[in-house]
Amino acid sequence: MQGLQRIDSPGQLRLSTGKAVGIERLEGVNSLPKLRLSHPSGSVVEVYLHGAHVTSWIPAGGGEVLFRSRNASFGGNSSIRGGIPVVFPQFADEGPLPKHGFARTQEWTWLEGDSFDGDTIQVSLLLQESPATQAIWPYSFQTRISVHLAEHELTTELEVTNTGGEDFAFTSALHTYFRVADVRGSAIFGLGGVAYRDKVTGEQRVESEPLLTISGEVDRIYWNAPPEVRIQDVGGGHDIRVRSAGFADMVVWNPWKELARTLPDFDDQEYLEMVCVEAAQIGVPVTLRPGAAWRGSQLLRLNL
Ligand code: TA6
Repeated sequence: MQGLQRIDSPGQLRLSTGKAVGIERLEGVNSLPKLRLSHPSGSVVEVYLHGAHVTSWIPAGGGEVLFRSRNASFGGNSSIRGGIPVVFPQFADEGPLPKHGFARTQEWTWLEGDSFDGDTIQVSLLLQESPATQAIWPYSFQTRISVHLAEHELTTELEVTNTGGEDFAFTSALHTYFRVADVRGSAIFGLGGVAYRDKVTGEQRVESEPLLTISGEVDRIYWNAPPEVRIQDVGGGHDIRVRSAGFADMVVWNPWKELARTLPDFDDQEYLEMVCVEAAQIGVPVTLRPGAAWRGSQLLRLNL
């Protein structure tokens, strides 16, 4: 990066204009540690070590892209409602483990190191097996979340390595909550013709419309989804591209009115302000042999 100089603490840089950019470790809600990445262009992302959870992304020249509930709880055994919860090693309640696995409620370790890669600022967090994870999933693993911030792009990558002596299988998702001005005026393009399981009705269907609009509860797993979809937030003026790699499936979720009332960490009216579009690997679980690794990523891009 040109025009930047390293200053006192590792990972922190200062532009020749004097503006601080780079990575800061800060106290978040409930004094939980969070990392703030500031790009010279003005884009900013925040990541809590609790869950390796991205909670905010403001691209250069834009507003907040990610939804976060006003009632979100932070720390303990809960996942933060909003942002990008990391789902591993089990998607939802499709198996014997706690819903959406354990990665989203564990404390991850920040791997301090080189934070600059061409035009992006990046940070990596690590989670390995512990007595707590082995009590519910008896395997040795290493998971790494890498967050790459550019002017108008945010990439989140999950890497899973089998560090034990026996095979294991997992499902996963980057359960991304997008903020929209009014979900009734938003649309998701790119899923037309794709087969999905409707978790609300239990049916297997094929998406008949070229664009998906939301006017009721939606909870769908699109199988072998195309690598890119677009979320158009008409009222908010956002146009976001979601490009996934490694993840075969894509989930779309909005709880709508009735289900929203049952979620303690979600305000009753907030279903109008969000939609989840999630790069996911569900239909065919990933099986890793000892020493093998898998990678999946999701790139979000703001189109101005
Ligand atoms: O990804 C969609 C989904 O599996 C929905 O079924 C819904 O339950 C949502 O995740 C949120 O789950 P959570 O455990 O965070 O309340």
